Amino acid sequence: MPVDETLAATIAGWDGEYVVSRYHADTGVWIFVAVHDTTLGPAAGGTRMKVYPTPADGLVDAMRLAEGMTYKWAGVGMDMGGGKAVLALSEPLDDARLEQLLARYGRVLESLYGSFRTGPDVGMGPDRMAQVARHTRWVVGAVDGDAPDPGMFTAHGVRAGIEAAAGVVLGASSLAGVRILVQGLGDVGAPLVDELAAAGAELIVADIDADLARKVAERVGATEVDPTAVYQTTCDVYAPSALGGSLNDDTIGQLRCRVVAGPANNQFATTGGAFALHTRGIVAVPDYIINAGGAYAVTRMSQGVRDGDVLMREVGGIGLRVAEILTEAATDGVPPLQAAQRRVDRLLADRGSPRYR
Ligand code: PPY
Repeated sequence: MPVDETLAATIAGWDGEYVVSRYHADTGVWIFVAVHDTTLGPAAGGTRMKVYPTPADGLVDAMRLAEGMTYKWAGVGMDMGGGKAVLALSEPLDDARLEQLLARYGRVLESLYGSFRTGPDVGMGPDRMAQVARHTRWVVGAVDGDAPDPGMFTAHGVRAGIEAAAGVVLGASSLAGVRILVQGLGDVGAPLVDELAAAGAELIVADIDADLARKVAERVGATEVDPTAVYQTTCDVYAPSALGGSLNDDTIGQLRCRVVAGPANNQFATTGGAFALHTRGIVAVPDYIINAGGAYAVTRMSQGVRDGDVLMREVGGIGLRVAEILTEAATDGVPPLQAAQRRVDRLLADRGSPRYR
């Protein structure tokens, strides 16, 4: 989606349902809540907070991510709609102003009476989400102002998905000895590396924070690779675990892996990328299927399921979905993203007419 100078034109060009916009004058921050599709239920999705070149860039990010959530909820079989919020900063905020902003954001959520529910995303860890939860009931899975950390659940689902993909594509019966490159060692990348190490994978790790990369590499006995060398590094599975867009015109031709499977949202910079990768014979597991574990788990928590073992077992079901999608894609000779999309489109068409647009 091209970034337009004006917010109005950006919204007019979107196929989602609506956008709530608030300008927080005290901090100069734009709050955007993008609701893409509520066919399956009330909209839910994480809140991303970061510095954007213009408010319109933040809005476009919210829209793209909200659409991803529509597919994520449908793909994982949850009766929720697709939405996402962005707090678009023009510069970093100090703690006092951040607190003001998060309080205001909580009140904005409260004013929406549950038509949008939220959780953590980039720039909004569980601690900051807990600050928001002091002002609203609509932080998913929060109890008494304490917000859950979905990272380990997302990581667990990704592990299950990588295992399934290694089975279907590489014929591997376990991850023992499978070479996996994890790019990004944050809230999801770090627990993912731990799970993969425990499963016997041969790990390569990269992060723009060199100290963090060294620490994690030492902890699990992984090889470190410079962030600039990620795309030329030979491996079985490349796991994008940082920001989206890493599969683009520059990188797709360079990749030396058999499988792409990782937690980052919106991994393809353009829709054509999925076909380009498919043409190269590389199997990409759709991001919104493999990374749904955290969203799934916190929603189950909000439904009263609090037992960690039960949640982990349910999230492990993502492996089965990945195997089904990859098998269907291979049978039909289409990119897995297309096979996943068809399943979602079928579900939405069965369940919703008309969409509330
Ligand atoms: C995502 O998976 O991208 C999310 O936004 C996660 C999420 C969704 C809903 C509530 C909390 C977290």
